[in-house]
Amino acid sequence: MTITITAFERSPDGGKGLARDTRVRWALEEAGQPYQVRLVSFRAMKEPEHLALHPFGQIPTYEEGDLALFETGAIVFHIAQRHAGLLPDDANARARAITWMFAALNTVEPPILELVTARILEGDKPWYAERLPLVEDRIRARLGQLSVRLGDAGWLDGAFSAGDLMMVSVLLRLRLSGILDEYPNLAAYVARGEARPAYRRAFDAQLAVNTDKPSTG
Ligand code: GTB
Repeated sequence: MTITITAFERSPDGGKGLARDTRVRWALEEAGQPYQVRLVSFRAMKEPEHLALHPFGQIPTYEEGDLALFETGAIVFHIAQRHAGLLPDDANARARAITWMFAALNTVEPPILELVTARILEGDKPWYAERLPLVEDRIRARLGQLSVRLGDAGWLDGAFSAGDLMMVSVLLRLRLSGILDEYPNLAAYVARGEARPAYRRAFDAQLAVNTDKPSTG
């Protein structure tokens, strides 16, 4: 059955891979599943046709036969449940990998999103300079804990899993801030994720959309 996802017609990041369709593309590439992409403009996202798929008028969405999903975490989880390559067979190891997916989205990403929001929406406020270090320190608190847990392991819990896919995707959003480099094992972890052939194909495909260059993937 054909899988169709949605992505920005033009991503505001110009193809740096930070929009969340990259996470879904990466999961599909890891699972070896071909997919089509429907590109949507900001305006189209708020129109009834797209709102029927995504109640909050965002990307990405996922369609497969009569199944339509939204929320990146749910989409990646669905892909990981249906196809080999993203979740271990052992029930306990699988539960732990799923735990890492939730940890990435619910515990590590929120302070990172706070920083993104502060930079984009609050940069002109008089209290911005005073608040910024507080926001950055909340990220450091989480990264410090994650760094201790990862130690010198390659991935968070044995073999690469959807938990790593989500955690690497979340940490990637910090690259420009420089904070990631304060934790060399986390920076190396992200680089390991980015070096995976499936990630490269996903990245190249979204880049091609945003630069009009043919995809190399
Ligand atoms: N919780 C949802 C999920 O995980 O799927 C959040 C989805 C979401 O935030 N979608 C964003 C969107 O559609 C795109 S990914 N925004 C348009 C809107 O809300 O009107 C977030 C994103 C956007 C842009 C960049 N960037 O330019 O760097 C990075 C990430």
